[in-house]
Amino acid sequence: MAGAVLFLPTTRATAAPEPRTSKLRLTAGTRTLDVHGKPARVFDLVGPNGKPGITLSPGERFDVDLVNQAGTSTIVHWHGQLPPWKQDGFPWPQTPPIPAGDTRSYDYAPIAGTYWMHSHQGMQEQSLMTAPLIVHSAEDMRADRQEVVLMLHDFSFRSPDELLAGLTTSSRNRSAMPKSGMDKAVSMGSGSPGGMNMRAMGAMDMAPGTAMDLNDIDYDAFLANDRTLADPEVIRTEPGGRVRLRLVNGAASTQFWVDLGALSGTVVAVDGHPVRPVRVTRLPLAIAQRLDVLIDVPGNGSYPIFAQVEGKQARAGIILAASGAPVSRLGAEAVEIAPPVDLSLEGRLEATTLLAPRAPDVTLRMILAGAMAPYAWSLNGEYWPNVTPLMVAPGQRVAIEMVNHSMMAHPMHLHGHAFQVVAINGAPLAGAVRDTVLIPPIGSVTIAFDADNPGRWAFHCHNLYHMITGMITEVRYPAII
Ligand SMILES: [Cu+2]
Repeated sequence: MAGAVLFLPTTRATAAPEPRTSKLRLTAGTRTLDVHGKPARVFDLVGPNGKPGITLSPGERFDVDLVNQAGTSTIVHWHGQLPPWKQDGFPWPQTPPIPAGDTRSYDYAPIAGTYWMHSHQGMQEQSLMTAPLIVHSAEDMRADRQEVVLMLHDFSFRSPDELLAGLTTSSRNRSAMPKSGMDKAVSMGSGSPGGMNMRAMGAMDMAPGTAMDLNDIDYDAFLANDRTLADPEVIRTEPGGRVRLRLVNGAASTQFWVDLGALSGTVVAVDGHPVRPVRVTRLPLAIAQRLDVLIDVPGNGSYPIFAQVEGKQARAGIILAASGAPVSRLGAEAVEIAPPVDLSLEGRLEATTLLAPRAPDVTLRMILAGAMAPYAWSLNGEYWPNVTPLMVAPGQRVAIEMVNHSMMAHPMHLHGHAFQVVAINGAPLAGAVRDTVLIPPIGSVTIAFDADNPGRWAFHCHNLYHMITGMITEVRYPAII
């Protein structure tokens, strides 16, 4: 297959270390979650060990039976993984959702890193049908670091249908009803959204007509590993305090700033793919993105790790604490409102395994557009499912320039491929290899990938309410369809 195995050959699984006699069982079901002392019925995805999601050993295949006990049809997407397209978990006509009570089997060679899984059926993702998908590499095992997974969610007691109806039926009146904080009135830099950083944001003047939209939904809670800061998860660190923090933004419509507080860390991978180490204390995490951060926790103390919602004081978090260290209560709100999540980190990232040097065979341009009133979002002026597929040919190097004409940031995700970020606002860079990239308002990002996984692939904004109102298209390889 032309162009195959260009990405990360060192971490691509090649052989199972031990033959497994039975497939791993993953069950889509329901559970009752306690939020602010009130019960909430949500979905879950429980793996063979009774815990959320699946963790694979180095070289192990993703050999899974997905059992649907959710009481409704569902289909689960293995976000960022590169399976054959019919195993990707998107509801194409050829791969319809799994009826309630049925089982579907999957078997492919996964790529190592921090991934996640979520329903791609309707708006089940908002009701927490999400879970981590962690694939260990041999290097992970040698490093022998304590693994901590931190998965973020936004939560509402209202149903996703009610939340969507609130957006689509009242959006014409929204300008007369400003929300709190910076939600509806964030000033933007005039020249380079991609170059914004937190200090610059605070110093910006409000320019008329450049108000940026954040946080379409007013959520009831933000969760870190299913818990609010009223009762956060406390993870006891092992002696030596060497931690690999695997952050997953599993929220449907919320972007976060991760704040390591008194700790500092080193980003070593984004969306599962290694990058040259970058030292950080506060870092942006767009919807659906992941970050791997190495942290050496000093002494015998306890250290909160916060995830603060952009444009708000609200936050979620966990606590890393040495054995026996006292843990103090944490406020559910930060002192200051967080600025919009931006590309300040993206511009500093460089993949350790770059795309092979090669000029694009085809460059596609995609216009991201839409507004809060009326509430609808489009790609190249089209609304899913009435879209024209982006046709590519097997073996091509494909570049896609995504230009955002709207006042909202869009975390764009391409299924079935890892792409490299090769330009921000027209400025070339040898950026990260990843699967989800944020396109800030009035900004542009160019990605490049090799067409080495033929089939039908969804390409969409990962803000659930943007996607559900139209912001999704298809990348298709015509040769095999
Ligand atoms: Cu969007």
